Amino acid sequence: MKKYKFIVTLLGITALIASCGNQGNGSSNGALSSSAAEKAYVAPGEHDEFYAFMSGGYSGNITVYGLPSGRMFKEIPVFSQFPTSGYGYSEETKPMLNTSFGFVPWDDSHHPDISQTKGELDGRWIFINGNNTPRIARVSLSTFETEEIIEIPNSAGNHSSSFITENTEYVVAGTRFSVPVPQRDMPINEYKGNFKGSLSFISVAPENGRLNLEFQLTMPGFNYDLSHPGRGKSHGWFFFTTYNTEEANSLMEVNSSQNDKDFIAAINWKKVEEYVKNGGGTLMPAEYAHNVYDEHTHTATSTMKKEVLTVNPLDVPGAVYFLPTPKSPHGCDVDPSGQYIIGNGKLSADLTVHSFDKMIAAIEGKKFDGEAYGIPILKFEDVLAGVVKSGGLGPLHTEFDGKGNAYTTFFISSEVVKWKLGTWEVLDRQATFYSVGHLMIPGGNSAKPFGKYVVAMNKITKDRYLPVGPEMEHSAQIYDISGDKMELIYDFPTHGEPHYAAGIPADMLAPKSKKIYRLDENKHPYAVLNPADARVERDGNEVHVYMSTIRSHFTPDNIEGVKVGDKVYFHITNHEQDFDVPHGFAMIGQNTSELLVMPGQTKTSVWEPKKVGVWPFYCTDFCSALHQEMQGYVRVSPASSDLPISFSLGD
Ligand code: K7E
Ligand code: CUA
Repeated sequence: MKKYKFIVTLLGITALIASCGNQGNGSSNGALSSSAAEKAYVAPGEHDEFYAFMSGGYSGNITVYGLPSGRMFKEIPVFSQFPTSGYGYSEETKPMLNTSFGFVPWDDSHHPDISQTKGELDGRWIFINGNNTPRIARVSLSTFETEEIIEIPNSAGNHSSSFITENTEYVVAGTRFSVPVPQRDMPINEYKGNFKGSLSFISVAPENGRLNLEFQLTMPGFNYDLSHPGRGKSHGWFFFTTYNTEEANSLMEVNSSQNDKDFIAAINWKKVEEYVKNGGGTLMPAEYAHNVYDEHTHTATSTMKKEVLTVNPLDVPGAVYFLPTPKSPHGCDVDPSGQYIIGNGKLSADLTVHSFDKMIAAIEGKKFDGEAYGIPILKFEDVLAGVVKSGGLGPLHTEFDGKGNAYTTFFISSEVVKWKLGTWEVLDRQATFYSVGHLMIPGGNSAKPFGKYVVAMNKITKDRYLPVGPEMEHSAQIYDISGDKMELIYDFPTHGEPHYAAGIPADMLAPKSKKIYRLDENKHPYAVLNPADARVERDGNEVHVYMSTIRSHFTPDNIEGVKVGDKVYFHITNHEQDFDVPHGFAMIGQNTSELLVMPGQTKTSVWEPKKVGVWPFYCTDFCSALHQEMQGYVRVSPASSDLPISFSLGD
């Protein structure tokens, strides 16, 4: 009976989605009253109330938007080369994308998380995961630049990442795919019992944010999908959803959906930390890159690390438990008080809410329901706080407004459902357009959410905008949640594929946003701090051009004595000390991107001239009325030439 109803509902909703695609916006146009339009309207010259940082998914980057306007301010390059700024193309930033697999100029980024102090957003940094070649990045929220990337060994599909603990003690990175640990040549069908899932705890230095992989818990070979920190009373714990507790290795859509319940893994990381501090754990050979960008030398360095401390959960009694959770849970969310842990069973209609207090009581009472690989399984009924019977389908992720309400996305039924913590009653539901993944309330993953807006990030766009060929940018919707009912106020396209996002009040970031790099603090080894020091030097086949820029010329702008076969390094220092006056640099035939050099910054571009001639370069950024005059020439002579290096400006 129940099953029959499920199928009917599913069919009905499929029909609904299909019809949405054909008949236009349906009710949503009418829903936008003029008062809704005013709520999203930010007048010209006015500023937004919130920053929203959206993961770029397969763009590998982060995009920065304003709320409620939905205006995009910036794309921050993180894991992907970005010709717009030269990130990953300049000599200084190439090391940021170094890994144990070599240079990997792309990743798939899903979950940004802003640093916290005492469970509240503090606006120092934002972290984000690279899924594909497992990495965690730290981005400065003063320069809005990527400052550090650390690779995660023994991980694959770094998805239950990058979530931080309540004082940013750790950024946590769980593996989605279990793999042989250490990696080795073995038959795939011997997965079961042999593959392992690593949960990595990376410490964050409070002074400067420096990352260090402190330890990895070597867990059973399940898929660790998502995670969230405990907070308040549950601070010291971390929760991870799992699926594929069947440990299937093929046709996963069927074989990993067999068990009625998978688990939420509850990790007492403070216990593990203590164990490690007392000398516990096993050092294992590993190879992973640690890349750090220095704001004063404007240069990144990459170091290859050689070992990692692994911890067998069985060696730390009382540190790891499994909470049975129905139907391949995806999202794993913890409410602002730290009491409720919500598992969103993506193949179910209901939400399972676990109670932290009940979990502790069950652990103390040793009420176990067997074990998995020696890890105690708690009894479902003993940890269950409640079930939200929403009537929606395909629950994925939950956020909180700080007023006792939770908001859960339903992918299949394309809606956001608002419900009450503690009574589990559904209070409201609103359609999304279409097939929503994550949602975001600024501070929604902290002890203090700013519950004014929720942004739904959708997977499918269809008819929401003018068509632009087969692929559309994804769509997002902003709802005003200040009243009892959610009100759709705006619709806007997003870039790449935003999964999660993180929002923060504008007044926490805007005043400390960096305007220029001070020239007198520039410690780049190839900087020219005075135009009189601009020069060109030959060192064997290498030519180093120490160049400066100011509106509207390069110093020097005529260079001779370069030969075919040389490797020419243009080290360009921007002498502007005004906010928002970068200069660009581009050289004809160069096998790389342009550079965009910020005021006070030095960046380096390499050119290997292949043809004899006189070749121009120019500034790519329209920097003044005489921007078009900002250009120069390099004379390239045959390899056999003995023309000496010379350079000039205005001669
Ligand atoms: Cu649900 Cu990668 Cu968080 Cu996408 S994940 S939606
Ligand atoms: Cu400098 Cu255009």
